[in-house]
Amino acid sequence: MSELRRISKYTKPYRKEIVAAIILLGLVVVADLSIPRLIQVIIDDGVANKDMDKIISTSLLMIGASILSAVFMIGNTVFSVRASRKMEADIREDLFKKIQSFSFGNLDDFTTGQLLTRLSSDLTQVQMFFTMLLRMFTRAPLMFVGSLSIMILTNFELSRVMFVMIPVTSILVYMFISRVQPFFARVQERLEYLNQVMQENLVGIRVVKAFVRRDYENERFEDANNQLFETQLEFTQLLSIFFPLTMVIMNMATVAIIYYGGMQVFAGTTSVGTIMAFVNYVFSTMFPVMMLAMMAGQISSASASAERIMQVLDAEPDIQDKPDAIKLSNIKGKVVFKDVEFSYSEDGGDPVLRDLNFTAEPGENVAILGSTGSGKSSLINLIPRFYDATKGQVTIDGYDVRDVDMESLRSNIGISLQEVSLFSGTIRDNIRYGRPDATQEEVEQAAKAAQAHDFIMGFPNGYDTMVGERGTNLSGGQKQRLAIARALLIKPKILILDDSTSAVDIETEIKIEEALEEQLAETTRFVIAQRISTVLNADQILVLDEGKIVAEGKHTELMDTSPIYKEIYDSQLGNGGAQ
Ligand code: DUT
Ligand code: MG
Repeated sequence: MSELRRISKYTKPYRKEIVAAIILLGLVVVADLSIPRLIQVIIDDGVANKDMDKIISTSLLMIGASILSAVFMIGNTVFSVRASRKMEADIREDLFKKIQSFSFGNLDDFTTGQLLTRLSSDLTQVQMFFTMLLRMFTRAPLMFVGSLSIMILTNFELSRVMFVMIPVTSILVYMFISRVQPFFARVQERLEYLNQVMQENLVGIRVVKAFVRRDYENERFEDANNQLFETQLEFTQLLSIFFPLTMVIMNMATVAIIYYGGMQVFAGTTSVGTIMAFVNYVFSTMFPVMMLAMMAGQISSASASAERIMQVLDAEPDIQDKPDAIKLSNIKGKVVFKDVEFSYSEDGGDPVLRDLNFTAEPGENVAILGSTGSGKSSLINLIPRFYDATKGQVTIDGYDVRDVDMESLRSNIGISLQEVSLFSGTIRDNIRYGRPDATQEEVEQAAKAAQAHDFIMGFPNGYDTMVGERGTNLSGGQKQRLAIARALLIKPKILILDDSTSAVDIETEIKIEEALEEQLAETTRFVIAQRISTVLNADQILVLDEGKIVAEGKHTELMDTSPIYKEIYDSQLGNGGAQ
């Protein structure tokens, strides 16, 4: 509930629409409540006195009232849908912007499936709730109070039937609500889980096929699907008991009214028309009570959804610019790690990097070597501030990266991440992702340096070739070279290549290296490599092991001083080496 109240701040800009919707709804209720009264007039004044004119004129009034009610209702729908849809769009925009502002650490906290569910079905729940609120929630109490007061005022004795009826139905509604409440939250939870399973499966469908895990995945999906289905079924079953039961009670009340009312008619204390009107008012009093049961469901499912949406909106990006952040411009590219320790967990436990100290001078070519899981990617993630060091500091040209404006920092860093992501669009658009205004010459120059130009020109459409979703029409090595070209195009002062040539043959790799050496002589380069052949010419080689630098220096130095390095060298290039 409280989360619904918080999310309702999004209704603020649409006050006017909301007020209009509520006023129109009030008019609907007035028109609706007048109809039983008009029936009463037709019967008591028209039929009883055989007064045809009265019958016709009142019937026309009745038709007028119902047309008015329909018109008001349409007006109400227009305003309430407009307000709640606009509000939905506003929340969606805020959610999207929020997710964009997330750091890598924030993104680790949510799965893609969770975020998608919150952006779609949770938001729909909240939107539906506000539409319902504006169309039904206000109408129900008005109807209830209105028809009950009319009943009490016109015939108090007869209205006493309601004093039995309301408590009985209320108990029923209460029982229903308390049973049904937990279901709604569970439905959304299960939907979220289902989406997660589905999303993982879609992303990894090739792996699923490769490992012949179709049956297993089908089962996992079926399981999630069934869980959702069963929850929904249980709820529907409860509904299917509840509504007929309330109908029985309502019909019993009608019988009671006709019985007591009939006796009153015989005694001459009331009219047939009043009884007719009363039967109608029984429905319009009880209908809102029944609606209450439905609303309770809506409220709990919407508040469960609102809570999940607010979780995303409340999440603070854990990496933010300081208010007085320094804008970097024209940097030289000196990178220093000083006593850096880093852990993925928030409490700083189990550090994956420890006691890191090194200096990369401007224009230096730094190679990072180490077995898988030794912390190479974690190390380079600290330079563009994807994560913050847990202890110590990372500085660029003497500025602590935590003190500088992130945008200015990152626009100086060209990076090709270990996992290449391309966007749907042309090859050209992908290469100039970081600099959309780059000219064709610049794009080609970057592509040539990345040894991508030739294969791009090999496609019939060249740079206009569409890249499929996740780069499906490209080979692994081709994708990597596009990613390198993309990083080069921004003419960075610091270039980071995380295992970016792992799927490229050695010959091409050497050409890329030569081109970088030539074109980016002033750029500080960090190159993570598995192959020792890649690092032979580096100005500085850092050998990482379990998050620590165990050796550093040039190739020739390391061959003499570091047994680990020599071991790697021998296994790859030395006598008896594989290559
Ligand atoms: N790790 C996490 N969370 C992450 C990423 C990594 O806990 O989001 C852990 C896994 C590993 C350590 O950090 O124990 C270092 O991982 P990193 O990815 O830095 O290793 P790498 O040297 O880049 O390995 P690879 O050569 O496989 O890319
Ligand atoms: Mg890595």
